[in-house]
This record gives sequence, structure tokens and C-alpha cells, in this order.
Amino acid sequence: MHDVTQSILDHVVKTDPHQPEFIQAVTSFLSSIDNLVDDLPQIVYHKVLDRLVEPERVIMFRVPWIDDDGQLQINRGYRIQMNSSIGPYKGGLRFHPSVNLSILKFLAFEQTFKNSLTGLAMGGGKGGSDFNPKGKSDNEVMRFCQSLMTELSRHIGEDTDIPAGDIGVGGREIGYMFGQYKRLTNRSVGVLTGKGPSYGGSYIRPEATGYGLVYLSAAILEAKGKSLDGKTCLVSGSGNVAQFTVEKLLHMGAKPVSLSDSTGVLLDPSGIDAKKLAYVKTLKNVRRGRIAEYAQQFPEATYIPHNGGSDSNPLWDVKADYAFPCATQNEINAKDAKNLIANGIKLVGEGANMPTTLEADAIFKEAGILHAPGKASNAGGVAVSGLEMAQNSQKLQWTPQQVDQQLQQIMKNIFASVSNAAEKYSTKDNYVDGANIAGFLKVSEAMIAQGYV
Ligand code: NDP
Ligand code: 2IT
Repeated sequence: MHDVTQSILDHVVKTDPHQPEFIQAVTSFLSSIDNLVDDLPQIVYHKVLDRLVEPERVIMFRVPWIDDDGQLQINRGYRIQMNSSIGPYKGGLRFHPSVNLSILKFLAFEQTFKNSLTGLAMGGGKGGSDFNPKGKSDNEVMRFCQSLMTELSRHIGEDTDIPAGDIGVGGREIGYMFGQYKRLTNRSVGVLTGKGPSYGGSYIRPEATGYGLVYLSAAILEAKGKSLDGKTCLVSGSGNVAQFTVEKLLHMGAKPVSLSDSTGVLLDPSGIDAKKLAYVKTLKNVRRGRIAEYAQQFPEATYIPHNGGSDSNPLWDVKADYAFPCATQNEINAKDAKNLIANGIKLVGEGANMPTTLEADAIFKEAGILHAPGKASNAGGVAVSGLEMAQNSQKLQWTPQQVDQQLQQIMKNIFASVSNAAEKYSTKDNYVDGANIAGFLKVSEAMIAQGYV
């Protein structure tokens, strides 16, 4: 590593030694930026990297709420306002028991470059809580969301910071939080995205991350003279991103054969078709059930219990053409990466944020796998959030076709800027470097232009 990037990494490791996910995201970013340091001395002169790794603001707060037994429960709420150089802070809220500062800082850091890649004016932010929505009643979730928003409302605004969903936060949670924001402020503005279409939400926002992932992957394949048609695809997760990834893969003629959740893996060699996908949507979004039930409903499928305890994930040990991790960070380790390669995988398109460990990244690079990193390939979600903000400002609602067309164009533009940056500053087809570099260059220019803040 270059002395400059190494010293930034040393500083982060020394300052926050107990933040492994944040250190991982910074390490990956700095190794891509390494080649640029000598060519762009202004980055060093203006201490752009030193500033980027320090959030502009971190907010941590108590979230008290009453459960259905009348007991007081306490959770911790967070908002990381990472970087506002190209626009107001923008990024999702995650509700999951694993949520901590390290995870939210890695997500907010990556969000900064992802949002830059969309070409829209959005800075980077992320937030959430260690609240676990699993097993909670709708009323418990509502009381929790209202309490969280009571504090969060003083830190956000339609031109300041605009949260949205992420793991554990979908339409239901956004609705409850939006209702509470309005009640507290008496203002009906686009302060959250991912709202329902009946109260200011954008069409295609629920679909956008999964659809965008498949659009970007199709663009990569097209440039290589390949396509999705007839290809066997592995998909992990079974939430928002996984469901709409499967849906768009089906539109493109591909054959998705897997899903998962935090307790196990579902393999369906006969293919997950539109009827089975409709079953999954009801199972996960309405009944809030487990993916294991799929194998009872459709006996041609196999369910393998897996909770991350073993040294590899059986989902990544299946013969297929392309893989789409859509569950969570670090779900593909070195062993999984080797299994994927041994099974003939040619492309890894990341729906999740940072689903691959640093070791897995290196293995894919060595093997020449087409590897689209989350900050490029899952940017469709936040891109349509940006379009929702634009619609809210105009007090207009665009049609699903208009939004989908813009999403397709944005994903094409992302592919162009990522592959151009890879070719110019790194190695052709190194999309990991290309995404980091293309995202960074715009943020860096904006930071330098705005002085030392
Ligand atoms: P959902 O909550 O809708 O679904 C998450 C899925 O991943 C569920 O199937 C869940 O299983 C599984 N999962 C979550 N945590 C773990 C874990 N620790 N181990 C194993 N499985 C786990 O979230 P999304 O689909 O929205 O998010 C999935 C990924 O996509 C995340 O990395 C998120 O950051 C990223 N992303 C989301 C965007 C969006 O617009 N929603 C935009 C860009 C990226 P279970 O049901 O058991 O909890
Ligand atoms: O990781 C992400 O990009 C998201 N969870 C979506 C963020 C957003 O503001 O729509």
C-alpha cells in the first residue's frame, strides 16, 4: 500500500479497533484508491481521505417503548451523518439485533460513494437500531417506530437528511415513522423515502434495488457478449432485495434456484417461477414466516438449516452460472468463494452491502470473476429514492414506466462510469476498483471545492 493510504488505515485501526466492518470497508476502498494518490496530489494536500473516514456527525439515542405486556423496553437508535459534500445525507435505516456503530459506519461510508455513482445530489448516511422486529406484533413495531422517530425527527429533514429502509425496515415501518414525523412537525414533506404510493411514495421503489441489480448485471454480461437468458442463478436472502432480484431474473429468462434466510438455505433445482415467488412474497411480507415453509409447500425443493455457524454456506456450493448475494454483509467467505468458482460461477452481482469478505474479493479477482460490488450494483434502490425526493419536491407522481425507464438509464450510466474508471485508473473489468474510484472522484472534487469543513 502507498504510505498515504496506509497511514489513513493505521489511523482508523488505532482510533476504532473494535469496528471490524468499518475497517474492512475502509481497507477495500483505500486499496482501490492507492493507484490514484501519486496522480492526484490535491487529495493529499486537502486531506480528503482523512476527512472521508471521519463521519460529519454521529447521533446515538435511547428508544424506550412499551411491549404488548405493558413492559418498558429500551433499544439504542443511531444515525450516522457521514458526508454531505454532494447533497443532503441519504441512506437507509436498519433494524436488526446485530446493529452497532461499526456496521452502520461501514454502511454510511459505502453509501457515500454509492450515492455519488447514481449521479443524483445525495450525500451519505445510515442509521437504525438493535431492535429486532421478528416476533413483534404490528402494534409493538408501531410504538417502537414512533418512539424512534420522536428523537430522530429533530435531526432529519427533506433538505438535511432523508432516511429510507434497509434490513428489517420496509413499507410498514416507513409508514409508521412517516406518520409520527408529520404528527410531530405538522409538515407533510418528503423526509423519508420508500413511502407507500398512496401517500407520496414512488412507484418502483420497492422493486428498485433488485431490478437495478439485474439491469447492471445484464449490462456487464452484454459487454462480454453474454446474457441472463436460460442461465441458472443463485440468490441468497428472501427479503426485499432477493424477491425483486428473482422477479427481474425471471423477466430476463433466467432460472433462479435458491433463496435463504437467517436460519437456512432453500434449494429448488426445478427453478423458482412466478407462482413460487408470489408464495414467497406472501410468506415473508404478510405472514412473516420462515423460508423453511417453502420446502413443505413445494416438495421438489430442499431446505438446509444454516445459521452461519459452519465454515461455509451450502447455498454457494451449487452448480450455477451467476450468483446474487442479497442477504447481508460477509455472507461469502474465502471457502464460499472457492466453492462458487469450482461450481462454474462467472459473475457475482452484489445486492447486499459488502456481502464478500476481503479474502473472497481477492479470490474472485485472481480467478477473473466478473464482480459487481454493492455500491454499484445495488445503487438502484437509493437511485429511485432520489427520484422519490424529486417527485415529492415537485408534488408530482410519475408513472411506474417513467420511473423504471429512469432506473434503467441510471444503471447503464453506473456501468459506464465504473468500467471507464476501472480501465483508466486500474485494470479493465475490475469493477470493485472502478466503483470505488468513480464514486470517490466526484465526492473528492465536491469536498475540495467547499473548503475545510
Ligand atoms: P430484508 O430485511 O427485506 O431482508 C433481509 C434478508 O436477509 C432476510 O431474508 C434475512 O433473513 C436475511 N438476513 C438478514 N440478516 C441476516 C444475517 N445476519 N444472516 C443471514 N441472513 C440474514 O432486507 P433487504 O432485502 O432490504 O436487505 C438485504 C441486503 O440488501 C442488505 O445488505 C441491505 O443493506 C442491502 N440493500 C438494501 C436496499 C433496499 O433498498 N432495501 C438497497 C441496497 C442494499 P431473516 O428473514 O431470517 O431475517
Ligand atoms: O443500502 C442502501 O442503499 C439502502 N438501504 C437504500 C437507501 C435509500 O436511501 O433508499
